[in-house]
Amino acid sequence: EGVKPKEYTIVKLKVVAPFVEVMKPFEGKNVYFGAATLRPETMYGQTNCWLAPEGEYGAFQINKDDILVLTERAALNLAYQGHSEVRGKINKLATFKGQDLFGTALESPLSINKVIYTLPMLTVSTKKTTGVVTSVPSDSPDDYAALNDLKTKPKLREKFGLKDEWVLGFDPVEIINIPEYGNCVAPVLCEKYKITSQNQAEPLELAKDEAYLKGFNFGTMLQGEFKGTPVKDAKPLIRDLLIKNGQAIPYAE
Ligand code: A2H
Repeated sequence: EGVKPKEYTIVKLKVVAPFVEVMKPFEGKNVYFGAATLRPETMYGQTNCWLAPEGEYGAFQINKDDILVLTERAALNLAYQGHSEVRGKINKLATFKGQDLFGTALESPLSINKVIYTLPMLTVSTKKTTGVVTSVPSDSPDDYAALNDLKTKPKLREKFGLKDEWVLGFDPVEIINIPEYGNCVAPVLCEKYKITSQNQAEPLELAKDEAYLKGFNFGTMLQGEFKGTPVKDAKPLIRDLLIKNGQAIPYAE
C-alpha cells in the first residue's frame, strides 16, 4: 500500500440469470460484482469479469437496496466511505470462494457485450482493491493474456469447470485509437513484448505501463457518447456519469 491513496472506480456489474448454485439465495435481489478499475473510460470493451480462484469473497448489504460481492476488506473500507447501513460496520450476507462464482452472468454499464461471464485470473490479488477486476482485453495486456490463456488452453478451462460459451467468442472490442498502435493496443503490446501467458510478470509490467501512458496521452475514444474525444478528457466525464447514474462508486485505498 502506498502513502497516497489511489482513486478507483468501483463499477457495478449486475448479476443476472442463470444464477450459479451459491448465488441462488440472491435471485430477485439487486446483487452486483464490485469491479475496481483505474480506467472507467474502457468499460465499453468488457468481455468478462475476473476473480481469484482461491480468493475469499462475500456478499455485503451496502444500503437498503444494493448487495455487493467483493472482498471483506474492501467492504470494510467502503463502510468508512459512506457505503454501508451503519458507518464503519459491514453486513455480510454470505461467503464465497472465487471458483464457486465462475460462470456467473453479468450485465455491466456501457459494455458493448450485453452479458459477460465470471472467469479465473491467477494474478488477481485479494489483498488490494475489491479483488474483482473487469476485463478489457483490447486495452489491458493483463486481461488480454489471461483471456488468451483460457481460450487457447482447453485443459485450463476444464480445470476450473468453465463452459466454452463463457470464454470463446469474446474478442477484444475496438474502443480506443492510439496513433501508431491502432485500435487494440493490448494485443499489439503482447506481441511486441513476446507475452504468451498471464504469468509473465516482467514483460506484462512493461506492456501495461506503455498501454496506460500512450492510451492516456494520445488515445481517442471510438465508442459511446464521447466518441472522438481524447481519452484524457473522456476519462473523468465517463467516471462522473457512471457515479451520477448509480452504476459506479468512487473508492479510495
Ligand atoms: B484496470 P493498481 Cl483497460 N488484482 O481496469 C489485480 N489487478 C487488479 C486488482 C487486483 N486486486 N484490482 C484492480 N486491478 C486491475 C481496466 C484496465 C486496468 C485497463 C488497462 C489497465 C488497467 C480493465 N481491467 O490497469 O495500480 C484493474 O484493471 C493497469 C493500471 O495495481 C485496475 O484498472 O491499483 C488496475 O489493475 C489497478 O491497478
